[in-house]
Amino acid sequence: IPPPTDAPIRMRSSDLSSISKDERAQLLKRPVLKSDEMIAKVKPIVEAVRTRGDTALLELTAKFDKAPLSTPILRPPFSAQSMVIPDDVRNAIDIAYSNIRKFHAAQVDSAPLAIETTPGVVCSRFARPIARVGLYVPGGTAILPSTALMLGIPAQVAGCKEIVLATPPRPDGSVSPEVMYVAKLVGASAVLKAGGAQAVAALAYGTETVPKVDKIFGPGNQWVTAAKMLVQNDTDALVSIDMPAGPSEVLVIADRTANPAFVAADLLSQAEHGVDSQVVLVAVNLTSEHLASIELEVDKQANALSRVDIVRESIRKSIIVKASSVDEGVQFSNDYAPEHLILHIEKAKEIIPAITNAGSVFVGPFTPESCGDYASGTNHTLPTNGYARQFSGVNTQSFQKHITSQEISEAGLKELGPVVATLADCEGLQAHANAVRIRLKALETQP
Ligand code: HSO
Ligand code: ZN
Repeated sequence: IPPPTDAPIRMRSSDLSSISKDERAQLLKRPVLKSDEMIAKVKPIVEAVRTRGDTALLELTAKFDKAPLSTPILRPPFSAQSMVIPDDVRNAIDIAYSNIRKFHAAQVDSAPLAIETTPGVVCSRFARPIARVGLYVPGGTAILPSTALMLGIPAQVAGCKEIVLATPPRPDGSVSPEVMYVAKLVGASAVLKAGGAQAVAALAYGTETVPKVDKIFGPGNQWVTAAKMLVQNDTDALVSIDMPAGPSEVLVIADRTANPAFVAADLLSQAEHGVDSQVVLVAVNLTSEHLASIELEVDKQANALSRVDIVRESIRKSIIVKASSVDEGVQFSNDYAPEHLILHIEKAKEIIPAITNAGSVFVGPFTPESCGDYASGTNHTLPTNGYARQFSGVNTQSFQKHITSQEISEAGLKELGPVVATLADCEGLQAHANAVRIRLKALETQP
């Protein structure tokens, strides 16, 4: 973070009606992630934990987190003393838990699907929980019990057996009591006191004390992200990840009905996450006075924040894009594919059918992103970096997988068998054809 200055905290502006195609393409870009470089850096860390297990894990935790530990793992029941939090915070966590649980329990795929594709041929599909999951809850500049809720609740309602919640310990070796309380609520089977690439490696390969998991979830810094990508590609680890993660983002579409203070507050709420946070304001037909009052609010509110130094950096890299219609603004947003999209426009709900790419949408002037970050019920682990084009945010299905099955009757095989035999002949796979013909023959000779 560069040293503070007195210069106003301002975003850069562009006008969609006057920029070239290349300039527009530039606005849609995110900062380049140097993933190759990071993967090279995390490789030795991941290797150390893979080959030397707990010894390496504890060495790395002493080095990076300054926490000397005798064991990296905590198992329930967690001590009451590790979960001492103020009553109002516990209440707030309980309410958030209940809302997030309601929304995620409704997503459990519990009803098998069965379809008779041909008389006597029944195909079905049913879901099963992923048995062992690792949930990474970042430490660093903010404690994030909300992320523990967002990952732990879907794992719990999906029925995952082993839920390992990993988070970097504080220098005294403890984990924040808020995160410990959430670990208890979501039924975590272990808390791994480790962070960074070393935590990801421990989850992917397991150690003497850390259970190996099948899928690793959660946001993290570049080290965590690179380690997730590395272990995902190692067939020995046999582990998958939720999605590629990048710095968080919000895009606000505002029109002449927008409240400048609300818009500024929403932009800043994402900007305070980190210096690489991306915030975009799409201003639809705003007068220059209206836009100026938003910019004034950004500067004024930013300067009153405890994280003003972070915000100064992220706002400096952020953009205001002027659009001349809601359609043009939505088109830009769809091309950008933001993690969070706030519709601070008239009849916001009517615009939803036009939205094709976004992680999560916040509709109307009284729906701040913060509500989705913490407590309304939706998940806050969402695709960034434009990956909202092809990824969904974390949801209950992320913790389930589907198995298909089929059962064919004699009549069904008589009907379908010849089709299969013909296709097998066409591919030159005689044994496949035989598996059908041998049965059809047996059916012919049956009394
Ligand atoms: N907005 C973040 C999630 C979060 N916000 C956690 C507050 N705490 C995801 O982009
Ligand atoms: Zn947030």
